[in-house]
Amino acid sequence: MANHLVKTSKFLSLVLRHEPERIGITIDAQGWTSVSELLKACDAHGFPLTCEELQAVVSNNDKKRFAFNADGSRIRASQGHSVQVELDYTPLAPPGILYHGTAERFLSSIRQTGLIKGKRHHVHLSQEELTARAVGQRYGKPVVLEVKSDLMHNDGYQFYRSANGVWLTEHVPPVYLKL
Ligand code: HQG
Repeated sequence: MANHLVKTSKFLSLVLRHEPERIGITIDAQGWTSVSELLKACDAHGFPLTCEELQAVVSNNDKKRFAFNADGSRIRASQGHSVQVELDYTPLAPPGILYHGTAERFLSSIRQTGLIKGKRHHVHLSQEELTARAVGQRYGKPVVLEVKSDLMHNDGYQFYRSANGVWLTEHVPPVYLKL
């Protein structure tokens, strides 16, 4: 993504996932906010953005982090929130194996408690090993863990897939991890 798009994507992640109050907007229970109010608020807080630029960020974003509603009047982040939202995900049967990228230094803790969601609403899993590796790299020497998602699903754990293809679940106990 070009530099300006990356900056805008980071700014939108901040206000649509974590701190809407920072620019005086509110997001509803499903994570949506009005596009026109968002643009006004961005402008008023030193981050001017045109409608075309917003559309470019939504459609060119490397991870499709944001989505418009059907008529394009509202926008939300597709996952990754720390503010309270219910993204109306439908439970879905996962593929046999999913991957989680983490850093080596977290392994001893993960061995004890499994994967926990921390500040996010879910544990994030990827269908591709390479994607998981890139996720893990953000925190240190990357390690990719295999999650036995089919076994978890058979045991009654629920899985969801966000609009941008990230697999989500509440918690992965250590017994379902191949370290
Ligand atoms: C680790 C990005 C110690 C976990 C990415 C991770 C992803 C534990 C870190 C999305 C642990 C949390 C999410 C335990 C888990 N003990 N550490 N028991 N259980 N951890 O950023 O999964 O750019 O909240 O392994 O691409 O890294 O935001 O989660 O290292 O899709 O769109 O605790 O964020 O997408 O870190 O990344 P994060 P994540 P965006």
